Amino acid sequence: MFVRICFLAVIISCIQAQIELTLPPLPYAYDAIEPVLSEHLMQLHHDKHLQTYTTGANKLLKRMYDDENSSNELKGLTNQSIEFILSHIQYLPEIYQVGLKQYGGGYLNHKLFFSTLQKPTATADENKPTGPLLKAIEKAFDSFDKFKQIFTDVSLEVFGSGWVWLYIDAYTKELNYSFASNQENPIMFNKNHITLLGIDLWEHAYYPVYENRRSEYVDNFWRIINWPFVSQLYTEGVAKQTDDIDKETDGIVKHTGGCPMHAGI
Ligand SMILES: *[C@@H]1O[C@H](CO)[C@@H](O)[C@H](O)[C@H]1NC(C)=O
Ligand SMILES: *[C@@H]1O[C@H](CO)[C@@H](O)[C@H](O)[C@H]1NC(C)=O
Ligand SMILES: CC(=O)N[C@H]1CO[C@H](CO)[C@@H](O)[C@@H]1O
Repeated sequence: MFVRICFLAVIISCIQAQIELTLPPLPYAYDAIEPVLSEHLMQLHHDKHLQTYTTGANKLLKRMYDDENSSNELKGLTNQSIEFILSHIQYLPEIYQVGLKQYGGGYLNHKLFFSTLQKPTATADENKPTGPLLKAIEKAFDSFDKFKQIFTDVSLEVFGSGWVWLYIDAYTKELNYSFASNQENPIMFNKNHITLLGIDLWEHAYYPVYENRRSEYVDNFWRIINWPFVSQLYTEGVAKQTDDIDKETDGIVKHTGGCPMHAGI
């Protein structure tokens, strides 16, 4: 409770209305990822599913802002970026945690997902990262092929809906991977984790083309990864200073340099 109140104290001094998330435009034509992902699938996935996450997240943020029981600090939090909100999700009242993980997570995850895709190469083998990102993958996983194998195996093991993520820890600068169920994202478990690449394993992401053949979808996924974009995220993650991102929750207390009195959330 102490940590929670201090955390919220650091955020905002005056209350602003909540941010309004908008549907991020697809950075290419709907048919750009054909034949790996069809135009029809992309239309559904982007226009319908991502729109639903966007609308749902906005509704929840508005409800949290309008809630007579929300403290000023909690209202102020709704004016922060969705990344910030999700990386501090554990400090939110439980009634908002579940929904924002799902809808806010769905918004953030899909926004990244669509940005990391590009026109397919003819084969998976000819689509590889280069430069510092490749070196980092080799350091963390021994080789690119091993990384691909692990990522593929975990993608096939996932039961039900979820994602497999490649992320960088902005504190250690190490790469790692994780499985996340539903719309979870590594940022929700550690605010130093920055996702670089994720494969959407919800049926809505592949069923219109592959039906129940998930492994075929996963194999083809390697043809459509926009590695230059992922490399750019990696470079940003490496450059990110963690002095201001607290390593642990106790860092939050340190960061505030004291704990002003506030009504609980
Ligand atoms: C605020 O809290 C009170 C007491 O717990 C509760 O009765 C009321 O329904 C809550 N209001 C909202 C909008 O949730
Ligand atoms: C990668 O994640 C696993 C599981 O969370 C953890 O045990 C392992 O130490 C991590 N590796 C690195 C290099 O951070
Ligand atoms: C993250 C964010 O959107 N912050 C906004 C909070 O509200 C102020 C005032 O309206 C804006 O200037 C910030 O950009």
